[in-house]
Formats: sequence, C-alpha cells, structure tokens
Amino acid sequence: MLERFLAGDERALARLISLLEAGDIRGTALLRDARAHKTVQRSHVIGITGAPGAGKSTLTDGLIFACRARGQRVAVLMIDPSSPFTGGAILGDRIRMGKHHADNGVYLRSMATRGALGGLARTVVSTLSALELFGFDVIFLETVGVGQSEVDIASVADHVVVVLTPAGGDAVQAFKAGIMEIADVFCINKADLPGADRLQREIRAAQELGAHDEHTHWAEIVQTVASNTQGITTLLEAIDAHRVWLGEAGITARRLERARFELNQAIQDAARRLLAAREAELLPRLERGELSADDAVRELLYGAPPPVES
Ligand SMILES: Nc1nc2c(ncn2[C@@H]2O[C@H](COP(=O)(O)OP(=O)(O)O)[C@@H](O)[C@H]2O)c(=O)[nH]1
Ligand SMILES: [Mg+2]
Repeated sequence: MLERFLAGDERALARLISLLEAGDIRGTALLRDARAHKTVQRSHVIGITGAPGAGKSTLTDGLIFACRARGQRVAVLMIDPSSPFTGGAILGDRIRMGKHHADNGVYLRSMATRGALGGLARTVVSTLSALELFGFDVIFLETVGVGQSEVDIASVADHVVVVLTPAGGDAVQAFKAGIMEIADVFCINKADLPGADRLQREIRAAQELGAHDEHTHWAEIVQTVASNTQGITTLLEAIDAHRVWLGEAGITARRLERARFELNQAIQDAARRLLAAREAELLPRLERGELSADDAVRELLYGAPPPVES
C-alpha cells in the first residue's frame, strides 16, 4: 500500500482515505509512513460553502477546468450532509462531476461522515493531509453552509469562498450566521438573476459596519454565472490574491488553526469515550450532588478519587 501510494496509485489513495474515514489505525500509520518518505508540498485548500442550490458544485466544476488549464492537479472533497433534503443534489453532483473521471489530474471524493456535533468530521483533516501528500496542487472542499460545518470550514481551509445568490434573502441570513467573519471571498453566483448588484451593495455595507483596521482582510466580492462559467477566472484570481495577502506566515497560521481543530476534535472524541464507559456510575452521583462536574472530570482524566463529602 505504501509503495503504491508513493507511486501515485489512486486506488491506494482511495483505500487510505477509507481507512482514515473508518478510524482504522492502519490509516494513520500509513499516512505517517508516507510522510516519512515524501516531502510535502502545501496544496491550496479552498473551502466552498453556501446554501444548498447556491451553485457550489457548478462553481467547483468551473474552477476545476480553470485549474487544469493552469496545469494544476486537483482534488475535490465533497462533504455529503446526512440530510434527506440534499440527497438529490448529491446525486446531481455525481453525474455532473462524472465527466472529470477520465482526467487523471482530477480526483473526486465524497465523504458521508459528519462530526458528532454536526460540524465537519475530523477525518476531513487527515483526508486533506492524505490528498496533500499525494501531490494535489489544489484541493476544493465543498460543504453545505449550515450550522457548525460552516464555522468548521474556516478552521480547515486556507481560503473560504462563501457562495450567495440574489434570490431568497441569502444575505440577511448569512450575516446572521456570522458569515462576515469566515468569508475570504464572497461569490455572488446566479448573477444572471435580478438583484446581484443590490446584494453586492448589502455585503459592502455589512463589511463597512464591521470593525476593521489595516489588519482586517476585506473579502473581495466576485459575481459569477457558474452555469456558463462567467466570472470563474475572476473568482480564481480573487482566491490567488487572498493567498498573496495571507503570505507564508498567514498560511502557516491557518495550518496551525487546522491542527487545533483536529486536536480539539480528538480530545472531544476521547472524552466522550471515557464518559460513555463510566456515565452509568458518575451521572447519578452528579445528580445527587455528591460530585461536582469538575470532580467528575478529574476522576475521568486522572482517575483521582473525588473528595468525599461527609
Ligand atoms: N441561473 C443560474 N443557475 C445556476 C447558476 N449556477 C448554478 N445554477 C443552477 O443551480 C442549481 C444548483 O446548482 P448546484 O451547483 O448543484 O448547487 P449546490 O447545491 O450549491 O452545489 C443547478 O440547477 C444549477 O444548474 C447560475 O449562475 N445561474
Ligand atoms: Mg453541491
């Protein structure tokens, strides 16, 4: 497996990702061994988020072609939300993306898993590492912009593209959900529909309202019509400009944030496992007031006996 992975065999990559997804320790071991044999080039990790139907997959499709035209190798990681409402859209994505299958500079993968708290599963991070190590220049991470997964994407991507559309009061909802903070580039897709300029003015107004100084990045706003590839090059240039703005130090800071995300998730998983093994015993004592939550944590983590109230 290691040899095949290092030789660039996509089936070995697919197998490695499956192992990582399943939480199989052979996956992490293989990833570690592969790292020891190969110098890693940082991929550009581009998160694409927005409401279902905003045009994320259509945009990604256009961006794939634009990156391929630059000679870059591209991976796409689609996070399937486990929602029955979006099942049809995912199927549509499979068909649409199907045409890239013949191109071996493009690797497509969808992940069905979600984190325990509804955000991104932490295996997304190890999967990104595997794709990076395999040698992709660009990795697109498509997530449906709902709840925690939207916040999480900002923790794992180098660049976050927030996709909005003129239809359906997107902007108002987006500002409520704290989108201003996570967007590095705003993409107003479906600019063929009425209201794109108005939406752009609303985003600008919201940016001007927010606190800013010379350290704040003003997310660029790009209008696209993904369905006929209009604006795709401009969108890619806006992402490039953000990378230049970040610089090496900024990108390193993003990567540390990704490591923090992965570690936090691992700690939560471990804590949940510890608790599950002992909750039948601990919860009644907590409920009766014999034990404080802090005592219980101490006992779970260090096995220290809690002080006994007389
Ligand atoms: N009018 C219009 N429709 C678009 C545009 N981009 C995508 N669509 C359509 O919007 C629908 C949803 O697109 P999709 O990429 O699957 O959205 P996703 O759920 O965000 O991935 C599809 O029917 C697309 O053909 C656009 O720029 N203009
Ligand atoms: Mg999609």
